[in-house]
Amino acid sequence: MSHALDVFGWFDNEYDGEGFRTCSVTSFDVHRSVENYVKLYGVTAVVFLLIGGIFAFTIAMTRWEAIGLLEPGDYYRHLSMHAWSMLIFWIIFMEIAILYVGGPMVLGRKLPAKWAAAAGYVVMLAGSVLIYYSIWTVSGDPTSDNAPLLTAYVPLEINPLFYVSAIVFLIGVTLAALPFLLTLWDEKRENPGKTLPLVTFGAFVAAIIAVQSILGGLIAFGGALAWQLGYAPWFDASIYRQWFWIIGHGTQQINLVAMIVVWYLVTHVIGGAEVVSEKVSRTAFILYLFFIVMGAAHHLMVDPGLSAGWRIWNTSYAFYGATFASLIHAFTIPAGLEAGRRKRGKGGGLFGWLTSAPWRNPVFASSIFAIILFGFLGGITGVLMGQLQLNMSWHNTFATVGHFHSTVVLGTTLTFMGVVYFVIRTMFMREFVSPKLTTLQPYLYSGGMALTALMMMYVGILYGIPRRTAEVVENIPGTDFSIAGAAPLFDVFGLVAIFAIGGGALFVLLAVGSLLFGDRIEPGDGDLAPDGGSTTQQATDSRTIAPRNDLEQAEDPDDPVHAYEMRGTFVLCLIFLAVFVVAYILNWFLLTQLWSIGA
Ligand code: HEM
Ligand SMILES: [Cu+2]
Repeated sequence: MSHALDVFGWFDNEYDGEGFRTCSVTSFDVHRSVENYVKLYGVTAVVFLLIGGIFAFTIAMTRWEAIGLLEPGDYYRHLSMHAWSMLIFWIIFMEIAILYVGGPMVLGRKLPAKWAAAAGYVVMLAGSVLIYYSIWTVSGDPTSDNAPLLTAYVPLEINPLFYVSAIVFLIGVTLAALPFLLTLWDEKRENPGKTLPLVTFGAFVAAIIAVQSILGGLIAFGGALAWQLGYAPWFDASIYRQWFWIIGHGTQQINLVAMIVVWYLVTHVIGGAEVVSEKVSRTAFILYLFFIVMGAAHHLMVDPGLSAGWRIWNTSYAFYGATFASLIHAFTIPAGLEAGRRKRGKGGGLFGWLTSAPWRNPVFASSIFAIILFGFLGGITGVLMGQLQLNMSWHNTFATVGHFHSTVVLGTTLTFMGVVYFVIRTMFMREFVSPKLTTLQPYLYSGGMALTALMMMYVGILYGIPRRTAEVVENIPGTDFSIAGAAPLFDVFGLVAIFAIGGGALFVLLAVGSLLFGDRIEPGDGDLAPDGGSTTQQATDSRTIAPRNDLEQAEDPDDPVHAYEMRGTFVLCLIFLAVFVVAYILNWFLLTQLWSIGA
């Protein structure tokens, strides 16, 4: 039965008397309440991705100074719109959907406290609109009304409405996360002896980091608001920065954990991966809990108020606890894919398990490209620039922007695009409007975006091009310092950025197009192959190789998955290590070139 407001038929799946149905791809027992909210948050996220993409175009075309689309004053407004739409709204609306998948859907439960999911949605949306309003109506008067960008550092004079809206948004997120936490509470009370599935466990770790982040955000934004309104006499600039980065860095780690959870799920459901060692993977998630918040200090590496010891300890020593955790996942996820596929007779040679994988499936391809590109481009550069000395050559340059587009775009956004495709097929039950283009889209987007990020890093490291400025190539305003040598590289940057934006636009077209015009898939015939014909076989075995609703169902004790070879993964790890070492040496070499002591 479909609701009167449901004009597109987006919410009209068939359920049994209790409101459940069994998904033919994942075998999850899906309750109507969970599915409907996943759809609602997911579709809303895509709208924000579209808005953010429009501003990606305007700012990229401004940084390409040969085009010089916007005036410097407008640039900040557009940059703020881009950053909030993408990093906050697109990603966090998706993350709420992922929490509902990782919790109630994986556990086969109803969504508890539906009112909180609904209220959270409305409050998050209201917060988003208010943030847009306060960004867009900025007058640019430096004494009262500056563009907030993401960071909104005190003592910049920023419209208090901005801080109010950010707090409203945070309250919305807290409400929206409540049904997930209640699900775990109920599950543990009803089944006290049962461990949570790995995916749910990971999602729970993300939720704990979210609580820490939200607290940091309330202190930073709440304090700044109190100061702006005159209730607090002062808010120390470096203390604000510390609190701000608890949320600024913390939210990135939520993205990281949410994305890793999706990787475990997608490689399992679509690629036939197994978890080789539950203990190892769970330990890695727990390491994040202990070490990840300290990483916030890597944003303060050039701040004068903090001692060198404090900075080094929090970033270069203790924080490696979190890096170590990521390296563990970087091994266990491909190893699980390799061993799982070998166990199912899909191995062959060193890399047969990889070459025979369902590469035409856009959900799978998005996740795998994300794993590779996030690791090689985002991960390695993150460790490099997180080191006190090397930070000197990265800090606030365009290379930093290249680093975080490798993490939040090549990693998170790409992964989440795959999640949207997955939701379209398995929850909206729609065929893709163009299976061919859908297969191609992850290739186009990840290729274009990888080049864009590399160009950002290249101009940043080799020319010291700063971030967050509209004009630098001609000269830095107020100086006669010219970086005109970088102009040809910006031509390359501009072109690859357009290419990447095209790949992103294609995603939005395919997603919205399929939701509006895609044929309905009848229950039972929901294979995940993008183009029925040639890959149906592959999709069928992806379905039959993972017909379970619990990632850690007891396996056959005589045929344990860890007994299968993982030598392909081992070789990949050695390649990764080699690239890491080369990048490390290269960065130190470049640092030594900055100035010659005693010359
Ligand atoms: C094709 C896609 C994209 C292109 C071409 C693009 C391009 C850019 C450019 C040129 C900047 C300005 C850098 C500066 O002047 O400092 C920027 C900033 C930024 N972008 Fe993107 N971007 C894209 C997608 C994304 C996505 C998907 C996300 C997040 C999920 C994202 C997050 C950000 C953030 C957080 C900033 C920094 C804003 C600040 O400094 O406060 N971008 N982007
Ligand atoms: Cu950080």
